[in-house]
Amino acid sequence: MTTAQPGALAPRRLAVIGLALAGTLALSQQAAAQAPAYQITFKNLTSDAQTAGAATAQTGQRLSPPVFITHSAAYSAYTVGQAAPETIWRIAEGGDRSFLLNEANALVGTSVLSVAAPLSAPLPQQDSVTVLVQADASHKYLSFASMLGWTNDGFVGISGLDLSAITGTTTINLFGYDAGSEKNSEANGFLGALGFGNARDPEGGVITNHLGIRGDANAPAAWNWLPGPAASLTITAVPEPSDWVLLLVGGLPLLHLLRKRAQADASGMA
Ligand SMILES: [Ca+2]
Repeated sequence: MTTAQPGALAPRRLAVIGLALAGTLALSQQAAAQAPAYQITFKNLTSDAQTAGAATAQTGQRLSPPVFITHSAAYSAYTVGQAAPETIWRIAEGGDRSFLLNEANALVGTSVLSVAAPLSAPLPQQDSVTVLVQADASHKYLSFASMLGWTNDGFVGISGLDLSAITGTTTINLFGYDAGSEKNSEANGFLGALGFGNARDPEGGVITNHLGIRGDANAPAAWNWLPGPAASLTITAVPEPSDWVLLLVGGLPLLHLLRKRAQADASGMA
C-alpha cells in the first residue's frame, strides 16, 4: 500500500498526465504546422483626424477594396523593381480589382488555391476588415493588393509571403508602393478622389517605395501617411476543425484527472 502526500499526485497519475500533455502539445504543434486556413485582418493605419477647411477636411488615405490570393510558387502577383502588371496598376491607379480578380479566379485549381475579395467600398482610415483564406503545402504563398485611394498610383501589397512560416499570430506593417505607371502629379484631373476625373499620365517606371503626398499640388499634405506605415496585416494560423477535436480528445484525460484530484483534495482523501 502506497500513500500519497497531500498536494502530490501518485506516480501513475503523473505519467498519464504527462502522456496527455505530450499528446496535446504534439497535436498542437502538428495543427499549427499544417494550418490550412489563415485569418487575416487588414487595417488602415493612416490618420482619421479631421482638419479645418474643405480641401483638407480629410486626412490619411482611404484604401480600395483588397484582393487576397493564396497560391503556389508558379504564380507571382508583382515584383518590386519591375514594371507593374496591368492587374496591379489597375488597382494602384483607380482601385479597379477586376483585372486581378479575373486572373486569379481563372487560375483556381492550378496555381491558385483561394481568392478573397472583401468590401464593396474603400476601407476608411483606422478601420479594418478580416478575411479567412485557405492554404496547403503546395499553395502556401499569400499575395494581396489595395490602392492608396488618394494617390496617383500608390498601393499597399504583399507578393508571395510564405504563410507556412507563421505558426501563431504575426503582424506585418505595410509601407506604400508607387506602381511606377502614372506620374505623381497630385493634380485635380488625375485623382478621382478630388472629383475632377482620373486621367493617366504614363510614368513608364517600376514598382518602388512610395515617397508620400508632397502637398504642393491639389492633393493636400494632410493626405500623406509617411513616415509611418499605411496599413498592416495581422495573420493568424487557424488549425483545422478536426485538429481541434483531436486536441480536445487529448486534453480530456488530463481534465478528468485534474477534476478527480480537486475532488480528492476537497474531501481530504488524497
Ligand atoms: Ca507614380
